[in-house]
Amino acid sequence: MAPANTPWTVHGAPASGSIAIDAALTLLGTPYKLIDGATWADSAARERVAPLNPLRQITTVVLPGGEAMTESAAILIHLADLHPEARLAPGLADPRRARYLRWMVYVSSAICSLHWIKPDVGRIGVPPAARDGVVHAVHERIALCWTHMDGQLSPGTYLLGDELTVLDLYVTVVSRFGPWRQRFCEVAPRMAPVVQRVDNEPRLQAFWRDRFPLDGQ
Ligand SMILES: N[C@@H](CCC(=O)N[C@@H](CS)C(=O)NCC(=O)O)C(=O)O
Repeated sequence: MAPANTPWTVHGAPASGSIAIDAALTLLGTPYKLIDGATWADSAARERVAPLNPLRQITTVVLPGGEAMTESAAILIHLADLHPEARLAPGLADPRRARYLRWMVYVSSAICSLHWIKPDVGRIGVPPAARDGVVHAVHERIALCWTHMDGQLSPGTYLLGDELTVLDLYVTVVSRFGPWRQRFCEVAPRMAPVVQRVDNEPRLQAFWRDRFPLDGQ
């Protein structure tokens, strides 16, 4: 095991789910080692994370102390809990805690898991010729999931109220994936101003530019 003061290692990639973890570490000012590799397109990147994550996916992190951790939502929750002073999540006794956990897991399970199908529709037993139809159906389902979430949250300045949390970072990143930000804003009009606020967060301007520019969508 590595000593407990070893910095976090993040296996991630630009324009991927790992960017939410990158963003949280950036806001926290926590030094970390970044190892980039687009696992969905690059077999070398997949093999690099394989010893840590048998699914060969990012986000995969190595925690100070040496333990590997996967699942972007869980990593964000853990990170916020480790730094309560940064107020990046409602605490255990906060009445918003249940809502926070609900939507963190929802974004991962209802939305992110659908993206996994798109690089290779054969993953769900569909021939390559059917790809366009499958991707269209996936995007429709993602749009519907955003609409349901939008209908059940009452955002303030941020999704859970007046303070920016890791849920805002996570939704801002995932709303940049297909079916793309414009569609997100159409189907989730109450969350749209929040993600735009997070896009414009002064502490993240250089970060967004380097790691996940919105231009070109
Ligand atoms: N449940 C995982 C999903 C991770 C995931 O789907 N990662 C994608 C990139 S964003 C990946 O590595 N795909 C490559 C593959 O599955 O082969 C999480 O939320 O971290």
